[in-house]
Amino acid sequence: MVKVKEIIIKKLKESKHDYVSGEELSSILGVSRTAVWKCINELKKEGYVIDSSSKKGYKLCYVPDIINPWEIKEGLDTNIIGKDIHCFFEVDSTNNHAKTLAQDGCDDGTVVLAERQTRGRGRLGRSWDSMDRKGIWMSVVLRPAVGLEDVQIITLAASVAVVSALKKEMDIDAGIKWPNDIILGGKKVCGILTEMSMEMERINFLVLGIGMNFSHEKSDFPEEIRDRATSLGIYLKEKKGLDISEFRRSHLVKAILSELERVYDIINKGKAGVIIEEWKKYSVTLGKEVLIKYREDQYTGIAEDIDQNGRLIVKQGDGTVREVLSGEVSVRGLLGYT
Ligand code: BTX
Repeated sequence: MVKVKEIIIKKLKESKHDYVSGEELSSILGVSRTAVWKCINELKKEGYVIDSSSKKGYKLCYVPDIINPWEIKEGLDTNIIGKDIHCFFEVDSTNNHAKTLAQDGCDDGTVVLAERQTRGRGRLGRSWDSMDRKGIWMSVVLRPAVGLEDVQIITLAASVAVVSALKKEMDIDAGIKWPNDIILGGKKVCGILTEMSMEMERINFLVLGIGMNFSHEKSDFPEEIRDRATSLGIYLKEKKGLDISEFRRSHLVKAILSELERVYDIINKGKAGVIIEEWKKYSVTLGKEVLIKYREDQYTGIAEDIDQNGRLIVKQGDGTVREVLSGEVSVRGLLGYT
């Protein structure tokens, strides 16, 4: 059924302003005209506006902001990332689904997307608010040809890919808070969760989960995160007077997948240094005062640099230099740390 709908939309798009007869569609697809009609009705329910005329056939009038494999694959210029795309209306967590696919041996670069998550996950057991049709809730399975020491670089690379896609697709200048929160106007617009499966000290696969707030209004966020969360829509309206309905989630997904492939290629070629330099360009952490919390340990300092393994280098007031690989990092002036 999915394939039939994909072919119908493709054909209607090719015909632009002309009608395509039910007879032509049924002969292309090798199904009855009733089956075509049923698919057209389903597409209408999904939000496509299709004019039906008993004499002339069908004409596509409007494509909704919908997440489905064919809208994302149309014009996608990648060889690995997004060759296989699975879209759902609802899942518990796209990372969970991607993990199952990975365990079953799916290809490198397989993508899972959902219109809503019932149990979207953040890091360290936290939850991720994943409202119906308001965001991009996506996971990508990676099988990188690198060692364990480069996992952190992949996480950093993912945030570089997201920020450069935002710039290319929507002309939005976002920043990265170490290691991989995407910040817009001082608030979190996107979070990235990297999960890993190991076998005999080797990476078996990684699941890169990306949660991007797209068209939320402020009131859409739960009260407890309202002051720290933002969406592309809120930002565009406030800063540029633009309406988010001028943009499509599927276009941004495409741009993110394309940028992911670019950074993935760099990593697989062993050029982590290139990623580090790109990451630094977008950093909203370096040069700032930071508060580090790791288990029982808590200290402040200045975030001076990141090293070749992606560790944050923090210089404390007494001159002690510490390397941070994990833990909670708050940056003064961002997300409620004053
Ligand atoms: P994190 O642990 O850095 O952020 C989680 C924290 O962020 C929460 O405790 C809450 O304070 C806040 N928060 C929750 N939801 C949102 C939101 N929508 N926008 C802004 N702030 C929020 C970051 O974890 C990693 C998130 C990854 C989410 C993706 S979505 C696709 C994939 N599937 C899945 O289950 N997780 C990933």
